[in-house]
Amino acid sequence: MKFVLIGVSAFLVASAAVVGAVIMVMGMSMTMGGHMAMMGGQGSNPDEETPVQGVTQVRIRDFAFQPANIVIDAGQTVTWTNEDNIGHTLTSDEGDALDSEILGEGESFSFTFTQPREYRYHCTPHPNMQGLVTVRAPLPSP
Ligand SMILES: [Cu+2]
Repeated sequence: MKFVLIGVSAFLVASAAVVGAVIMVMGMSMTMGGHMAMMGGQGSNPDEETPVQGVTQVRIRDFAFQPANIVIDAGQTVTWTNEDNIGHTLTSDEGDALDSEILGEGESFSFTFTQPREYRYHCTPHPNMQGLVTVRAPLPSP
């Protein structure tokens, strides 16, 4: 009888440990999921940023284009580099001027802008990552 009781209580302890571990894992994945959703929700919005001139290197970092709003001259090349360990793209909002593959960590994408106009773009997997390149017409030669 005593042996059976020990067996039962050992079983109960083991069950409690398993249930506890399952709850812990569920809690962790929920926390991480929430964290990822929060990070993914950060994004970037060029309309909330002051346009930056003289920058042709854009970092893709923390689910944002940094800076997200740049002004360049026609003929200049802009390079984006993904510093996240998650894939991102550069995709034109309209048209297909910018149409990168998914960039992995450390990968870059370059584009030479020849037409003076606004190029709005986003990341296909994370549409809240948005950016803008404004291309100015070349100055008339003196
Ligand atoms: Cu992305």
